[in-house]
Amino acid sequence: MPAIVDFCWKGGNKGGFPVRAPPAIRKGGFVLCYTPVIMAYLGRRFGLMPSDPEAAAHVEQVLGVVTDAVAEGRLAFHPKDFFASHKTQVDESVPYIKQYGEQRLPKYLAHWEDILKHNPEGQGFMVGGSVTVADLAVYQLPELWSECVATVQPIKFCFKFCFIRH
Ligand SMILES: N[C@@H](CCC(=O)N[C@@H](CS)C(=O)NCC(=O)O)C(=O)O
Repeated sequence: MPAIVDFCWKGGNKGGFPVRAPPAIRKGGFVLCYTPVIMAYLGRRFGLMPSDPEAAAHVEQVLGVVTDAVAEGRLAFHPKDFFASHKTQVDESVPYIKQYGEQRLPKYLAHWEDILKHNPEGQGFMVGGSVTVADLAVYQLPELWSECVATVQPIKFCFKFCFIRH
């Protein structure tokens, strides 16, 4: 973490395209920040983004909504002071994290399930007939949430099962 802080805010990004905040990636002189944009870029680089523009736009829609879900989760972890560390508001955050897990998270999960059901190519992929960064973005969320939201455990196992099948 000190390395990324130095890179982003203490002059470490010499000559690279300016970044606002972590996460950020660098490849030679190429620098990029902003999670959904990084995911879309890596998807294109590693064959995890459809070549069809409309399908790619749907993948980017999923990446944007995942980013929203993470940002809302962050709200729950910082209910007293959005800009202060979670460590300064652990007790206050307990009911908000519970509310997020019980009321808000299921809506996102239902939305992603709807996308899976809607995919005419089926087979458990979010968009098209093969794995894309949309699948990876949604897949990593229960992994993250299970650290703090106990209700997510069964969903995590579902995702794991789905991926093992593929
Ligand atoms: N929406 C941005 C959020 C970036 C962000 O808030 N990063 C955090 C660390 S995970 C940060 O550095 N916050 C301090 C700041 O924004 O000044 C993204 O997804 O990349």
